[in-house]
Amino acid sequence: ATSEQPYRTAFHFQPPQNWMNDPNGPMCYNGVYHLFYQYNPFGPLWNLRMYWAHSVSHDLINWIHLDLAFAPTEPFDINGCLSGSATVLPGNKPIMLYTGIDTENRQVQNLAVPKDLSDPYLREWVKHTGNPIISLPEEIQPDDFRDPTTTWLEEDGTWRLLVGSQKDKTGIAFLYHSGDFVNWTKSDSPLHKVSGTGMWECVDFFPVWVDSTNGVDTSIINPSNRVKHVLKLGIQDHGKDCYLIGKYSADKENYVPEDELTLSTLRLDYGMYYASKSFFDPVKNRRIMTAWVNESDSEADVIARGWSGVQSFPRSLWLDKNQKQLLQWPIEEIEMLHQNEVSFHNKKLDGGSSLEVLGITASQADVKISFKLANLEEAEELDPSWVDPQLICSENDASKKGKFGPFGLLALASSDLREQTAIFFRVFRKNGRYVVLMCSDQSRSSMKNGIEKRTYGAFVDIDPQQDEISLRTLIDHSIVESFGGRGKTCITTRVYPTLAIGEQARLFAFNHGTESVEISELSAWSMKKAQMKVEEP
Ligand code: DQQ
Repeated sequence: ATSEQPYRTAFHFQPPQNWMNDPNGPMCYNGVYHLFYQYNPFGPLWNLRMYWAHSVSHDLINWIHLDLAFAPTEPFDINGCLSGSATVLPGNKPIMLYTGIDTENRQVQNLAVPKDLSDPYLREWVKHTGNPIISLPEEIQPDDFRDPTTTWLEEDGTWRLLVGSQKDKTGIAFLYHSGDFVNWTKSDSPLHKVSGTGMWECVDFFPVWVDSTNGVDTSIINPSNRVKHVLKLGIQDHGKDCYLIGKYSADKENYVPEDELTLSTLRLDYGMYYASKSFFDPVKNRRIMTAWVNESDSEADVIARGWSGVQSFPRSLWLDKNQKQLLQWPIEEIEMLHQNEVSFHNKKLDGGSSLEVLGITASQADVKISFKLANLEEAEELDPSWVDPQLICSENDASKKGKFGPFGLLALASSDLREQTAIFFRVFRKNGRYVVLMCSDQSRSSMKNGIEKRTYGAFVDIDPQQDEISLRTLIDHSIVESFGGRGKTCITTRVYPTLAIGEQARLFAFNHGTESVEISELSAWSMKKAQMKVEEP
C-alpha cells in the first residue's frame, strides 16, 4: 500500500523488491525493449555475488519483469555476474557480453546468447562454453577489469570493444578486436587512459551526429566528419559519470578528446546518477540512456522497506549545436502518462513571492517552467573565488536571498513548507557576461534525520540575455530528476519526505530573489502510474 511504501516510484523503473544497481545490456530487439540490471535476489542490500535480472517493455514505460537472466553458476562467473552490454549482430542476432568473477576471484569477460531467437522476450540465455572469452591482462589487479561495452563493427568486418580498468591509479579503456567474436586480441595501446583518475567503470562509447538530434548506431561504418564520439567513464573513486567528446579514428585505433578529463569535466548528471548505459533504438532512430540512481537514506530504512535503487527515467541524448556538450531529454513516451494538464503564460513572480501550482498530483508529476529576466545589469557579480558550483549551491541554499535568484520550483513541499526540495537558478555577472547556476537543494527535503541531504549544483551554459531559463522536473515520490536549459544540465536526487507524501505533497514556483522574474510558461501534468508487473509463469 502507498501509505506503507511512500517512496516507491510510479513511473521510474523499479523491480518489485530487493537490491538493484547498474542497468545492463539495454537493447531493442524486434521492437521489444530489454533492460537487464544488476540484482541481488536475496535482499535489499548490495552483494558482490550479483545476478542479472531482466525486464521487457514495448514502450519503455510499462515493464514486464521476467525470470533472472544470469546467475553466478559457472567457473567463469561463480563469484558474480557483473555489468555488461548487448550488441545486435548483423542478421538480427543479439549477443551479451558481461563480466564474471571466476573461481580465483578474477574479473573476466564472458559471452552469452539467447536460447531461442523466436521467443519475443528472449527469456533464456545460454552462456558460451568457451568462456571466458577475455581473461585478465597481465599486470592488472584481478578486481580491476570489467564492464565490456557494446561492440562495434569496423569497415574490414572485424569487431571492437572496450573494457574498463586501471593500473596504478591510471584509468584505462582497453581496446579489443576480434574477427569471430570468440577470439579477442588486446590492442597494444588502450583507446584512452588518464593518470590519477582511478578505476573506470561502465565505460560507454558511442557516436553522435554533429548536426542532428537523431541517434547513431554504434556500428556506423565510415562515419566521416558528421559524427563525433562520446567516451563516458564512471569514475569509481568519485561515483561520477563523466564524459568526453572527441574524434575516433578507426585506422589509427585512437581517440582524441577535445578536452582533458578532470573532475570538473562534463557530467551526464550532477546529482545521483551512475553506471549509465546507452543504446541505439532503431525503431525511433535515437540514442537512449538510463542509469542507476542509488538511495540516500540509511541501511536500516532500506532493510525495512525491502528494496533499494531505481533507474533514471530513460533519456534521449544528442550533441548540442555548439558541439561542446550533450543534451538530454526525457523520452517522448512520457506523454503517455500525462494527465490533468495545468498551464499558464506570462505571470510575473515578484521578488520574495511564490505561487502554488494547483490541480495536479504533486508527488507524481512532470513540470516544465521557463523564466524571462529583465534588467539583467542589476545581477550580482560572481565572487571570483566561487568556482565550484556545487559548493556555491550548498553555501547559498534556497533560503539565501540574492538579486536574480533563487527562483525555480519547490517540489515535494509540505503545506507549511517545512519540507521542500528546491530546484532553482541564480544569475550572476562575470566579466561583463552572465553566468547561470542551477541548484538542487535537498537540505529541507525531509524532517527525518539520518538521511544524506547533500545539495547539488552545476552551471548551465546559456545566455540569459538571449535565452529563457528553463527547467523541467520529473517528480516521482522519492526521486526528483531535473533538466535545466532544455537538457544542458541535469540533476537527479533522492528524497524521503515524511509530510509531503502522496496527496499531501505540493508544488510551488518561487522567487526568493529581490528582483522580479517572469514565468513565461508553465505546464504541469499529473503522471499516471506505469504498469510494472511480474510475468506469470
Ligand atoms: N557495479 C558493477 C560493476 C561496475 C559497478 C557490479 C558500477 O560491474 O563496475 O555490480 O556501479
